[in-house]
Amino acid sequence: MKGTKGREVFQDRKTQDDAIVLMALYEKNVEFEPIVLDITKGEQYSSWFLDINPRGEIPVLQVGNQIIPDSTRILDYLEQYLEPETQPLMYVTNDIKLLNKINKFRDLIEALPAGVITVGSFCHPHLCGNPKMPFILPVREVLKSGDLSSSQNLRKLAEDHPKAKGILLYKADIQERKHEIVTNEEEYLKVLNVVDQILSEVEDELKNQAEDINLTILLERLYELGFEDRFWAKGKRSSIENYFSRVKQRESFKKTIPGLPHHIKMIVTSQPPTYVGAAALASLGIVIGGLYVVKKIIH
Ligand SMILES: N[C@@H](CCC(=O)N[C@@H](CS)C(=O)NCC(=O)O)C(=O)O
Repeated sequence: MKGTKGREVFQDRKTQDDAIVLMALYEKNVEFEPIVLDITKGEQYSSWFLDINPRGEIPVLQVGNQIIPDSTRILDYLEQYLEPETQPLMYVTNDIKLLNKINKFRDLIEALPAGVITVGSFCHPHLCGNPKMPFILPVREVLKSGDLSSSQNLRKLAEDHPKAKGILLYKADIQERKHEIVTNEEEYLKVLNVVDQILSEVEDELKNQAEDINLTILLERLYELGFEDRFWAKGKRSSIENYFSRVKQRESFKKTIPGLPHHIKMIVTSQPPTYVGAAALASLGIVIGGLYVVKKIIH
């Protein structure tokens, strides 16, 4: 492993975007300093962090004076600039046609609204199977009530943080739209149908193509929410089923996905009174992109 100073990754370890970046760093064997922000306590809106990312979002990679927000940009940066000689990330190939296809899938997967999928599964539990850690009862309740109060909290935060007022009010509007979708079963089913459509395409594609970090982390989230039977298990989509079993064996995956002690600590510390960023935990940031793709595919 290369010894490197001055590479900080601001993250929380509970979110899908963080997991994508962590897995990429582990895949490439890049040494980094993790700086943990508890987004359930609104630490992403601390004045010092808003100077780093005025959107108040993690993950962010800092290399010296350079600041790279957004998981996709971080992955691209890792690949192209930071460690171009190290082992390429899983989805990289020299075949341009295949690369374009892979990038198309990456965009589709990335645009899926992870927050909507997550919180919606708590509102309509009959649509999924057995949820796993960390999405067990107390966490579900905290996330659900956090989702309810999130836009109000964001509006309050906007008053307290003049520097981030515009973006926080914008996020509050998005959060309200998101809340309408997660609480309406018909709307939520449309989102699940989009996941289904994308996984059908992935299933065909996986027969002749390699792994992808975004796909891996999406499957892990769906699994934790109890959606495996709906989407791939028991022979429903055998390429995805095999892919997921295979990718789970990777060291990078094992290091990325938190174990039981981490989940327990999170459950103990994430109590409702301090819980500012519940919706954020479920990844508010990608809601807009997700809605766009949902619209494009449904209509
Ligand atoms: N497109 C960005 C999304 C970043 C994002 O939405 N981060 C969430 C956690 S997954 C966040 O920091 N939310 C805090 C907030 O919005 O208050 C990425 O892929 O990194």
